[in-house]
Amino acid sequence: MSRKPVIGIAGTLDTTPATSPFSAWKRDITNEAYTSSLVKAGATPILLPVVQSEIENLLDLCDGLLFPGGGDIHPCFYHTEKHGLCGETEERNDVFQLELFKEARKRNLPVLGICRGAQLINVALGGTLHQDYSLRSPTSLKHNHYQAVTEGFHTINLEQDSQLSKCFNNPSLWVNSLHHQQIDTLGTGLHIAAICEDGGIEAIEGKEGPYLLGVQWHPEAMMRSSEEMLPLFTCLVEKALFTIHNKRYS
Ligand SMILES: [Mn+2]
Repeated sequence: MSRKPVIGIAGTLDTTPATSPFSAWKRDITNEAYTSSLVKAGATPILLPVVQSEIENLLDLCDGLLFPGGGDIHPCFYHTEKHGLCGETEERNDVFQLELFKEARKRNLPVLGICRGAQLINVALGGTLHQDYSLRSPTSLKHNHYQAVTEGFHTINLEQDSQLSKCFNNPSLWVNSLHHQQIDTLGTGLHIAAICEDGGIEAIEGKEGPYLLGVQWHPEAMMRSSEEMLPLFTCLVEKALFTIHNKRYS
């Protein structure tokens, strides 16, 4: 019998609460909204801790990868000075996740990036970011709408014939918006899969090669109120089934 695909979630080093006796040390975390969404889509999720020396061994365990939301990527990774509007950065997360992504691509693993994860895909492939969306356009729509986590806040238009539009079979979607940075120039081999009404990039995907999709919104948080975003996770899991098949017959 076929096993369930294992989806590795790229870990994030985060601060430990000051009340803990271990508050001086960071924690490897993920939000359970990611793990529960992957379980609903038929996968076994595993958290990949930020251990640089174990990237190859960690990837041996995975049939696909999810790069989650998180803090800002240090602009040095896209060769730019840090702007005053850039948020807090943790370079160990950046270094680990960028290397994890590059190694996953070499192995042809399917990848889904969410929010920071989409930005990370773009940076890993040589693209750049707006360090705050107001720097792209001062009249842009509000994107740092942190009050309504589970509900749609603005619409996006999906590119015709994109993998994303095939995934949803719909030309537009209502999405939440919990980001203050945005994709600027596209990385190599990427194209735009969705755009917001103010012109901001809301999704990117790989032109060819293994499945690669990055979305700027938070589908895992929307999964807390409806299953409208489930196709994003099931598309990843379906691609990961091919990884299992290929491992078996290679
Ligand atoms: Mn947005």
